[in-house]
Amino acid sequence: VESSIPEHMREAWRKYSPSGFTTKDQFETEIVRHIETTLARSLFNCDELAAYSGTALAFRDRLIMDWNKTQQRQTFADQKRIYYLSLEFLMGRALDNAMLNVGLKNVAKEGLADLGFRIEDVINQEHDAALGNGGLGRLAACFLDSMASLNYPAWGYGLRYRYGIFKQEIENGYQVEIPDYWLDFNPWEFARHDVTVDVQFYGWVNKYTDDEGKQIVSWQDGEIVTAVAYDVPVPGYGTPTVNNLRLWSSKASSGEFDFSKFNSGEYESAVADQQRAETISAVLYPNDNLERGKELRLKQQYFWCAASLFDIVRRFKKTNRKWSEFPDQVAIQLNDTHPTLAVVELQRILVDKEGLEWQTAWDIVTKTFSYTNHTVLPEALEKWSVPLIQNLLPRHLQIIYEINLSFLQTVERRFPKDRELLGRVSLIEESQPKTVRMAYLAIVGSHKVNGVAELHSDLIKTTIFKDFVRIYGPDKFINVTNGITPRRWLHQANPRLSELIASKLGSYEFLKDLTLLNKLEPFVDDKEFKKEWAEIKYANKVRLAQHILKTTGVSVNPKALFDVQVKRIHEYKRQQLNVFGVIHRYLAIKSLSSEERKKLAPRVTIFGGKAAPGYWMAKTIIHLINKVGEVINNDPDVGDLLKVIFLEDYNVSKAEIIIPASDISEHISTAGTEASGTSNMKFVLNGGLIIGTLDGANIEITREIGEQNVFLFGNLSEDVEDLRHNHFYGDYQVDPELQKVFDLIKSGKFGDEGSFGALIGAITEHGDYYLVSDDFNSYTKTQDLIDETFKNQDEWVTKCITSVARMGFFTSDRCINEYADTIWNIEPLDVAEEKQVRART
Ligand code: KOT
Repeated sequence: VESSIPEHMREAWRKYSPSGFTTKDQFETEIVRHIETTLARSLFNCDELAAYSGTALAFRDRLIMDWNKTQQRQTFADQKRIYYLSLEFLMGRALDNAMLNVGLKNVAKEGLADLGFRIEDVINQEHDAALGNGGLGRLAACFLDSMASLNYPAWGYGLRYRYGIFKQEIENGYQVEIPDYWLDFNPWEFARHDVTVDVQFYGWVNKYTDDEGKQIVSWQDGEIVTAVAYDVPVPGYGTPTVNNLRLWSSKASSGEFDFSKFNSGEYESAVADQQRAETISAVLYPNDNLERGKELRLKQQYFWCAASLFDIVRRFKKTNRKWSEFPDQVAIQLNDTHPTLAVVELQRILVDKEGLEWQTAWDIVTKTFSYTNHTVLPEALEKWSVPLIQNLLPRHLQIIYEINLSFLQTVERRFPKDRELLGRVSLIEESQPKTVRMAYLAIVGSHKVNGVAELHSDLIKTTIFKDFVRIYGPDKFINVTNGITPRRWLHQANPRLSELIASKLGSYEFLKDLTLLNKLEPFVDDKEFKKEWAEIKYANKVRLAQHILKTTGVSVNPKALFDVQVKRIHEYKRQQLNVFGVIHRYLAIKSLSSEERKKLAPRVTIFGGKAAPGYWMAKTIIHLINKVGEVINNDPDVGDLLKVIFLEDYNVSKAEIIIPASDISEHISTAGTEASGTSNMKFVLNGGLIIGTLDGANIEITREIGEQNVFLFGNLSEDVEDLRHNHFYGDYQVDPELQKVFDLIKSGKFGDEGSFGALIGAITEHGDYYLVSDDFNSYTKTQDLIDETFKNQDEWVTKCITSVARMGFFTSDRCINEYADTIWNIEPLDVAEEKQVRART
């Protein structure tokens, strides 16, 4: 308050407060000013990167003003806020998004043209913010977009990794990982050197009784690392709301950086201390759906949770409310179990620091938190070793034990005769060493637990969390089916399609209410509309073909069917099924006469995705795809009938090129393994069809758009267990057509590095856990059906348009409104007044 400008002087301030550009001339003034002053460049020294930087700085100025106002408005409104805790935010590029959200992309386009630049080239200069692995991190980014667009008072909290997900290069068919240092020039972040939190590690716990007979617990000594806040503005679409994403960066605390050491000449050890502190936020763990239990990962988790909780509590305390009102002001969403220590940290703050009774504090904690589960894969469920926690966070381990004790006592009272139940649901697994089951801790510490698609939410209730449904009753467990933001994934990635839709619907209102897309359905018989629709898809395919030629040297026919599978490489996602299907197709082509070949539908099969650096089987799949591509793409018998492409370094900005160009995309995980999938939604929204299993959100997509518009295949989730079991009994044999594929691979046709043996062995020798052989026949038959259907372009386009018209449900706006209503109990902030002010100026 002391730092406010005095009341009677604010007039002068307001007079000079910048109002931001709206016209082309004003934009040009801003960009030139930034290039000449902020960047110290000139007319004679302005390349595309400088043009990008200048444009970004001009738009940033605009965002900052709305951002400041949003924060003031939220503070003034004094409503409940939602805090979204995620270790991953896969934001991608910010400039294009900012231009579209502010509604000034055309102004920028013309202004840049005046200065001799093409806006696409300028946009392409930006480095992706790649602070995530895949679906989980991108979901968090879509949620931020929706929360801002819907005017929810929301904050994201994460880590400011110095290195995002690695950049992938392919060398001789193998994946090579290159570090992704992305912070050289990042105009979208603001270092808040005044917003810091000291975070403690290691040390010991001192328990004693004070003079008044009160139990005091104090966590002493250990190491201190300082968290520094970096804020990133998150603009909403068509609204003045700009929310905040706060990312923490670690540095040695000023107490820690030992000046006496430094002075006495021990430079090296002083610098080593500093580096150790900075290591915490140095790098994103590159594993998707896998947890490896490393100490540094646990340090990251606690560092981020402790800093975020301190910040949230600090903000609450400024309102001078009673602690009992904390859950009326604060909702905290746990994006998977990665932030579960936040539950323990809040309990510690309330009990040890603020002196609340255990049970009073615990009621506040459970009313505040809720937890989203994103996976049922056993290898992805976090279990932290007890000795590791004991050493790093001794007080937290005590609290976990205390939470467990009181939880198990409640369970025992409710189910007195069920001793085994206690062992099964204990937060501590009695293994060697003992481990803490983080998902169980997250459930116990939350008032709501949700899965991310209907099947997935049912599965967690009947399998991994079954006992907890008995204990808490079914209402604690709910479903919120995932969604995607139509701003980035339609309007930004596919501007021509967005424009065509707007021309039919009369406005761009569908970008704020995606259910309006259903008004497209009457146009499925409109010849001219269908023609334009097909032209746009074709243009998007030409663009992708150019990208393919430029990056791989392979020329593909844009008239061919583009078949795309882009996602993290994982055995459960079954890229191996796809590549075996490709080889099967290759064998079929080879067996035909040249006359017969003419009747075939030409196809380009496109793969993209990263393998975790330590995931050997996933890397082998990449290698096989590349080797198969080399052979097929150079076989003159095949020509345009089949091309196999592996696109390097799949990321958000490449997705924006690839997704709009797809005819068919593959979402072919073993039933029951993919919690939701979100790219399936992006592809359909862009006028592509999908081939998929009855898994994750594929099921709900099918329900919405109609069975006749989806190519479904494969076994059902309920049959998977029995099928797996059968693989070990009787005279189990792989599918005969698949066997022919294996024979060709084993013949050395695709090179004989020996490594492909393991891929085949997993299926023929080791139980085919992912049911590749069981689903193979159904898969290839469905691919044949796709070929037939694609030959009738008119019917195909009808399916595409109908599907897009029925995709309204899958906007992340619907999803965020469901979270707000059923979990967070928060309301959007009224911005009508602000909008009027903006309209007047
Ligand atoms: C698990 C551990 C570490 C890193 C990531 C994960 C993870 C990612 N768990 N689930 N996911 C994906 O989350 C997406 C968003 O809900 C889902 O669409 C997708 O099916 C999950 O695999």
